[in-house]
Amino acid sequence: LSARAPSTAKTVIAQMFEWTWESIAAECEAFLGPAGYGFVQASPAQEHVQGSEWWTDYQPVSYILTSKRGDRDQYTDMVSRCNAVGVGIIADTIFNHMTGESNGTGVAGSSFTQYNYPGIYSDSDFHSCRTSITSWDDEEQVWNCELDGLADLATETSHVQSVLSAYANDLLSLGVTGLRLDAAKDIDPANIATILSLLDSQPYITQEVIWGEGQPVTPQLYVGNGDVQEFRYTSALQSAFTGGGISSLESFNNLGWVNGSQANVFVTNHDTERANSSLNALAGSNAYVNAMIFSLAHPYGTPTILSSYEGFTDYDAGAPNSGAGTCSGSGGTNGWLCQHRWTGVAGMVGFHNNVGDADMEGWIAEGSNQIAFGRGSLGFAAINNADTIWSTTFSTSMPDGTYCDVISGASVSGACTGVAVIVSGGQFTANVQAWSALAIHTGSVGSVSG
Ligand code: LAG
Repeated sequence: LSARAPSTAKTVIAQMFEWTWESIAAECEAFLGPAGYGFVQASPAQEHVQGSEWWTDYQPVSYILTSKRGDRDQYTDMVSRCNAVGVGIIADTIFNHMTGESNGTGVAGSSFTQYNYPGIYSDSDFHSCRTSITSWDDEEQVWNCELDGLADLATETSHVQSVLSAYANDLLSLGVTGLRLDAAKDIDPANIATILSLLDSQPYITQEVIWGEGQPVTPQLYVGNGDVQEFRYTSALQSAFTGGGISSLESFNNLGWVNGSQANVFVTNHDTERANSSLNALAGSNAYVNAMIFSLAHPYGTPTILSSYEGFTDYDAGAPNSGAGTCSGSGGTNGWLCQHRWTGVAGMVGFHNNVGDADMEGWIAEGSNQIAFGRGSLGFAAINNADTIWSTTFSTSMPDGTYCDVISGASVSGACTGVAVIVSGGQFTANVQAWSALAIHTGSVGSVSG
């Protein structure tokens, strides 16, 4: 995490997409905290347009903290209960725009017409370009015209800056730890800097800036404000894990991407899982799971794990179960996927926390789809994205001992519920199953069960 982040050894973010505040609070206590997640990115909190589609959240009507996900009291309760178990809340904030809808009443009862939100904004608070962005090669348009017809806030004005910073300060006063800046790419980074300078404390910042070939508005322009979401990572993992070959993924340092210390990375988010611009839960050959394991094993970036719901193939479909997220054991129920609980994913959160910022060492690739590497002497991961078992002897600087593979199980009361790996003299022999992985770390020791 960037300099703005609170100091913590736990940096993995779970994006609890469309979960209600009450269900997030319960999941912090039941699973996210104990598993070692550092943060939850929650859906937008502010009043938005009505409708059953999930994306109503992204059309703000006011900054009253009432949304389909819950009200202000429930939001406050979520923040304090998650904080209490070591999980900070990252609020998804929409600084770029208000509604695309031309008029209506928001979910908290505020009426509006587009460009006129009584008591908050009037016509002159919006950019004069009242048409959608058509060319991403034109910086002027990207910053000053409309994203998908959404009323584009004049973020260079002191009124808009003071309204947005007051909204963010309200969230911070409730104990929020970080902000995801939605559509940051569509805001001049200098305006974001001014808004952030008006905040009462320094939250973790992650900015959504989707890189596009040859475009003038680049992720690099935003690093002065905080972390930036590096979508080239998302694309690279999609192509590598679906045939391109994962042996290409050793380093992301000399590709012109944002530095790993300022990159927020993910296998998928709520937009890309719907758009097929990333892997998603429907990917074959366990590629989705293996890619998440990779993102938690590799040192580049601060990883986010999306936790979403079935039925995302229907682009508009809102959350199941009225938004109340439910999981059981290592999976989801009632249409929720609960990726954050999947055994290998949760196990790798422990791995990620245990290895910290230890360097990658001893990278090996066997063909183009079998890779392995250590993280100092604290952990070692092997990923097999091929259809044959990978049986070999690996070299590691981990100390002699018996370790529980965190992909097939865990260490429970000193015994491995899955595979046990014996490291001796800097080596171990293991079978990495087809389309699977194996990962051990010094925080997961055990004995052979049985
Ligand atoms: C984001 N990042 O920059 C969010 O990650 C993304 O989910 C948001 O779009 C987008 N910015 C605006 O905040 C989502 C949906 C859009 C939806 C929009 C506003 O992906 O599909 O647009 O939220 O609700 C919808 C309709 C559009 C229409 C627009 C305006 O789908 O067809 O033009 O509303 O009425």
